[in-house]
Parts: sequence; structure tokens; C-alpha cells
Amino acid sequence: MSEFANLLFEKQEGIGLVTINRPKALNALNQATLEELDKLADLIAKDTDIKVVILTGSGEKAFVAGADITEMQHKTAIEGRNFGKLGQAVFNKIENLPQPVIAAVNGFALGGGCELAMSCDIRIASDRAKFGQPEVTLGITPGFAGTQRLARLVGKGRSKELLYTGDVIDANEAYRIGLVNKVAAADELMTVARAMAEKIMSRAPIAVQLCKAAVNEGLDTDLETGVAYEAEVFGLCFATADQKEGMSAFVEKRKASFQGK
Ligand code: CO8
Repeated sequence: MSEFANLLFEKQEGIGLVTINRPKALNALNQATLEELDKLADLIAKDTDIKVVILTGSGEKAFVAGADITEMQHKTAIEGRNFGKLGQAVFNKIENLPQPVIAAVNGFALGGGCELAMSCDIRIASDRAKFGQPEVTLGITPGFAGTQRLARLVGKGRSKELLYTGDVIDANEAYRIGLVNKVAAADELMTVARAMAEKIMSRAPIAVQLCKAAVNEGLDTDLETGVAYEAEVFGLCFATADQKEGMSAFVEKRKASFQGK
């Protein structure tokens, strides 16, 4: 199924595979692509057959080489702000999808591309991937929450260095500073991403979704509020059949079979 001009979307046994598909522009995010991503995120959020999402870019060269510079070039201040707000809203939606989202970063993840990868829960990079926030080389700041998510992921000092210099770093350096979870050989990227998706899918789905919500809620608030939220979701798990199954399986020394109920 693809009702989208700039995205490919397929469902593969519980995995929703989203591919940004503008290879001639290195998958740069223009307004139309962001609007399509927004629409697709709404569809995925409602689709209970999808347990994990994998997001990648088409072609061998780029995940996403940024927001579309050609389209941005002549924007006014107000148009720039509105474009930034659109990107921020779409990335917030991706960050808060009920399902875990894995970015399989197959190449350049620059500017808006790095910001998109950071809105995903987990990043797996091909050993050919490159990351950076080169906006200052174009006379702008990041506008899709890069100043915020990068600092939260890699800390204040490292994020400021990347933001001020516009330096582009390779996958190993991104791994070293905690920007990515794993580095895979380019030809094994999707296999590694699928293996992680399958492992997550074998766990109790409601518990996984509640972990996601608790981490996201907690990082947006203070520790006291975060732990209070955790107590609530922890309690909620005891209302699920999967909690009974998980603990019975442990006691009976067998593998748990979760239903997502
Ligand atoms: N936007 C539009 N087109 C792009 C972009 C982009 N971000 N990146 C690449 N392209 C296009 C090129 O123009 C080229 O098109 P054509 O063939 O028609 O000339 C095609 O993709 C292939 O690119 P290159 O020939 O440049 O390929 P190279 O292998 O020589 O270089 C690079 C690859 C290094 C990735 C290079 O393309 C590059 O530097 N791209 C731009 C990277 C960048 O600066 N990204 C940040 C953009 S700004 C941003 O993302 C801000 C987000 C927040 C916005 C908020 C708005 C208010």
C-alpha cells in the first residue's frame, strides 16, 4: 500500500516499515513529505497490528539529508517559523507514537534528518551513516527540535560543539557519544533493525508501550513526577493478562507467550 508520493509504507508481520522516498533530493524533507509523515503517523498510531515501526531512507546514500534547502531558500520569517512548527509537530507525533520506533539510519542524517532520527526511540546506524546539524553553515539554527533533543541525547557540551561547528561525524563517533545505539555493516542494517524489532515484539506489548510512555513523560518533567507516573503504569500492568502469563511462565519455567492484553 502506498497512497503517498514521498513515502513508502509496508506492513511486515507486526513491523510497520516507513521509507522516506525522495532519493533524487537525498530524501530531503519538504512540506509535502512532512505532511505525509504526519498523516502516516496518525494511521500507524491507530493500527494495532503494528507493534514496532522501522523508519529508514531510500537509496544507499542518505537517510534524510535535511530539510529541503531549495524549498526553504526564499521563506520569510513567518513562513520559516511555520515550517519549523510543522516539523516539530510531526516529530513530536513520531516520538509519542504508542509503538516503539527504530531509525535504521542508512546514510546521511543531517539537519532535519538527524532531528528525525532523534525523534525515534532507538537509532541503528549503517557504518556508512553520517550525522550532523550543519544549520549554522546555512545561516540558520536547527528548527525541528535539534537543539533540544541533541542536548538531551549527548549532553550539553557535545551538543553545543556539534551545533556551533556544524561538524559531520561518522557512525562510530555517533556511537561513541551516545547518539546511536548500535552500528551495523551497511548490508546488514535492515537485518539488525528487524532483529531488534522482533526481540521487542516478543516482549509484553502493553508493558513495552508503557515503558515508552514512562520514559517520555519522565524526561519532560521532574524526577518526582516521573517516578509517580511510573508507579501508575507499573500498577496498570497488573490489570493485564500478559502480567499473569509472564509471571506464571517464570514460575512454571517455560517461555511466556504474550497476547498484548
Ligand atoms: N535539500 C534539498 N536538496 C538536497 C538536500 C537538502 N537538504 N541535500 C541534498 N540535496 C540534493 C542536492 O541539491 C542534489 O540535487 P541535484 O542533483 O538536483 O543537484 C542531490 O540532492 C544530491 O546531492 P549532492 O549532489 O549535494 O550530493 P553529494 O554526495 O555531493 O553531497 C551531502 C551529499 C553532503 C549530503 C550534500 O548534499 C549536502 O551537504 N546536503 C545538505 C545537507 C544540509 O545542510 N542539511 C541541513 C539542511 S537545513 C535543515 O535540515 C534544517 C532543519 C530545520 C528547518 C527549520 C526550518 C525553519
